[in-house]
Amino acid sequence: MAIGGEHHQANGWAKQALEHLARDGLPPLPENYAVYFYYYAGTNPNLKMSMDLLFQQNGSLTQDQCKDLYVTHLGLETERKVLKEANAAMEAEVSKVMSVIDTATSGTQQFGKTLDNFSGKLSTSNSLEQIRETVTKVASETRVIAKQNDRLQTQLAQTNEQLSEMRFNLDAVHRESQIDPLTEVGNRKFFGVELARAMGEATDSGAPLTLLVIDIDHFKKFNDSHGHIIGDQVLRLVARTLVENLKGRDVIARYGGEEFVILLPQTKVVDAEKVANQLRSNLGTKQIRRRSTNETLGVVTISIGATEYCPEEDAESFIARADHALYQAKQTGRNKVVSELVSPEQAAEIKLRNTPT
Ligand code: GH3
Ligand code: MG
Ligand code: MG
Repeated sequence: MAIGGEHHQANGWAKQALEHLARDGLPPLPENYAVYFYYYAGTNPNLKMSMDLLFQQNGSLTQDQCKDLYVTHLGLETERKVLKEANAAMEAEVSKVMSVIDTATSGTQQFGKTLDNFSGKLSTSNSLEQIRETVTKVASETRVIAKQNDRLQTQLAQTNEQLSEMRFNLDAVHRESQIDPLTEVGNRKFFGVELARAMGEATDSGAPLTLLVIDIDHFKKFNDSHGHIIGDQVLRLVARTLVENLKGRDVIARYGGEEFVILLPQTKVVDAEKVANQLRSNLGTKQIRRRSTNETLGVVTISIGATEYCPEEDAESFIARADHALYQAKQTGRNKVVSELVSPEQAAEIKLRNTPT
């Protein structure tokens, strides 16, 4: 749905934003579009007020001002929504203009050709000299119009190019918003999306799906003894180790501070236990070193809770069961894998809850 309701209205704002952006000489970054788009949409009174003030003072915005406005008024949270809608409206506007110009150009070219032809025929006739002159003039004027249209079309093609660049930037923003910058695996948001997809697939196909919840053992102590910088290095090492030992369709994410989650589609919990133990023993072979001094700091261990998805259960209870298994692993000595199966009572309850009445 377009912001503020009707689509053609959003397209109007997009057009105005596009023109104004060009007038102010700003590059077609998604953020810039969003700021101008919302200025015309008027849905953000504070943004509009700030911009009006700047326009009054300087006539236009600088890139820095535009960026500041974006951060202050449109911010991270609304980022994706804002950019997507601004982009869609902008694209619709441009393709509309493109098609109008297309029609106009081919129409004008055709017109020019017809007139050329006409004047060629007429030139043989002296008595029609005046008419011939008029027609020649019209034909040359038509060519001027066609040239102008050509220019317009080139401009629009450029705009189109800028838009695809913008779409690329938009995709990058989207991707970045789902990646944990420290470990470069997916973040919790990414996991949410993947979990929903995997649960749907498992429910539809009846194939097993196992979730592993992984937590570093005594990590607080490690941080306290060696410092956060080394702690961060360990987080990256753990993430890398997990990634190295997974297959293509498996999903990994950093769920929180020192906790990772892994989804293993088409994998039963007994097989997932083997994978989990492999991850654990693989990590156990990696010595942690302080890079500056090459001092050996030992190894870190992880505890893992595993559970299999019960078709049609919700994400909350699926994760809670894996968490509970992890808790058992911690309680019974750490550096181990504990799996928990859905109890028959739980399974019956889930089934009952999802049976249409
Ligand atoms: P347990 O074996 O029971 O899991 O003990 P623990 O010390 O690992 O668990 P606890 O929850 O008590 O502490 C987690 C610690 O993880 C707290 C904090 O020092 C560390 N931690 C969380 N996020 C980060 C991070 O991004 N970087 C670093 N360096 N440390 C982190
Ligand atoms: Mg923890
Ligand atoms: Mg821990």
